[in-house]
Amino acid sequence: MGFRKDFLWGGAVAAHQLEGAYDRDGKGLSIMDVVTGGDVNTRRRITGEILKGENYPNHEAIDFYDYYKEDIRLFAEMGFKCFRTSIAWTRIFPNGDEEQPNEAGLKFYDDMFDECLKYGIEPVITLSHFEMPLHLVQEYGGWRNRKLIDFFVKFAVTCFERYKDKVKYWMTFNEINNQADIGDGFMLYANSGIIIKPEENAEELMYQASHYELVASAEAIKAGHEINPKFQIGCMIAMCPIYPATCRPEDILQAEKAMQKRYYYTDVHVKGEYPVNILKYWERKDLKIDVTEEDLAVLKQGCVDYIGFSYYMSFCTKAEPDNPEYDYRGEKDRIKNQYVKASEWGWQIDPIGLRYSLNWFTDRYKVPLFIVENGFGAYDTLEEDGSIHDPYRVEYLQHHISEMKKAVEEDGVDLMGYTPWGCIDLVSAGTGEMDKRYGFIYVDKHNDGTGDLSRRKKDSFEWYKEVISTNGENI
Ligand code: BGP
Repeated sequence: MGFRKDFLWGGAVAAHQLEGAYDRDGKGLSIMDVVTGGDVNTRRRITGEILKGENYPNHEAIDFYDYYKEDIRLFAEMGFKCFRTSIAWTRIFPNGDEEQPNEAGLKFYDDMFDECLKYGIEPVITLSHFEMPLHLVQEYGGWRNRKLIDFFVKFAVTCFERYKDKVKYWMTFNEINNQADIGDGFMLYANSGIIIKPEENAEELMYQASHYELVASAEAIKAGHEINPKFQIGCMIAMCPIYPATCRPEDILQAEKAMQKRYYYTDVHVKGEYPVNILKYWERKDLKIDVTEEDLAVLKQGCVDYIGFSYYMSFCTKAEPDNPEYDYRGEKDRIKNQYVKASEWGWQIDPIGLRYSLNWFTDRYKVPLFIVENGFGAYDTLEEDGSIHDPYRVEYLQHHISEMKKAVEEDGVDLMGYTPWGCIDLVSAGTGEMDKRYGFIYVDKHNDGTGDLSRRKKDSFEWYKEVISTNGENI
């Protein structure tokens, strides 16, 4: 009973949110290097270039580039079995379209993976985590362009070949489905490097970019399995189950339709084909998506080994009488769920939703699952004596781990591991803030860029260490 013996306890981060060193050792500019910081009420702003006097939080971030040995030592002290991060595409191919990779960038990850392996920590690697080369956006229009498939596959194959004996667990695109919520377009930029022009059909562009990414993912997976048959290559889905607000049949149907729009990606990744409802939707809406016969064959040949997913919250929706033909566009369709609380950023806290999600994936796909992000963004207070008391974070994680345990023990879910997000404080992807913190390790760095970058253990550090050492028995 309980979690697998080889359960992958660890933590998750992404290169652009913690490495800093944005222009060192030949690194090119990524799309996040030209996005400003924000604050609680403003999202990050895309400037497209580096403007004087602006604050670009990930240029330094928490300088993991220089601190990685110290940080990995702390992860090892917590007992991590794995560490999820991404490879910054722009360290390997600074512009994205070069013939030859950048050796200094490759070497950084070689050294960092060696440091993990020294402690028996398995690297779990995302190839694309909101950080594609800016040049591919300026020169090719980002993922609206089919040429990106070849550039991505070349990057993936370069990484697979170089690290084939160091990295076993991979994921292709982080939260690939987040862009389905077009909203203000920020996720479409983060995932696909696309800034929508007023005259463009955002939905058509989103489906097109997503399709090219799905084909690129499948091609990379196929190549990866040939390079090392032991590779475990997964997708990465942002899972926020969408509940109907009431049992009114219209609301139930609307929630189902919203789920179809947001999670068709999982069907393509796992089954290698589009669900009929999406194909029908394109036809009805007259969306012209470039999908070839070869693409469809590739999708079938590059299915994932597992589903990696993030889980932070659940959503809720209800039918709009004036809009019976439900057109799921994200934020504006979400309503507050009166049965759950929310974080200071309005993220609805719903541990049972995690068990629901684990069941939902298992019932549909029957492949192993890996929770590669989960966590509680909060303001922390550094006390006079240097301690940080974060019972709210422990409470959030306790409740989620407890539901995850029920999913394994009572529902039979095959769960590979759990890597809470931002195991060390880092730059928020959504707001660009430093003070929206997730870590077990506090980093002295603030929204305005001040701080001496020193690291301190929070109370949650010891708690998580105990969770890992008892394989989830003591939570
Ligand atoms: C996910 C992303 C991460 C991460 C996390 C927390 O969507 O994969 O990169 O940052 O959410 O979000 P935020 O940083 O906005 O609090």
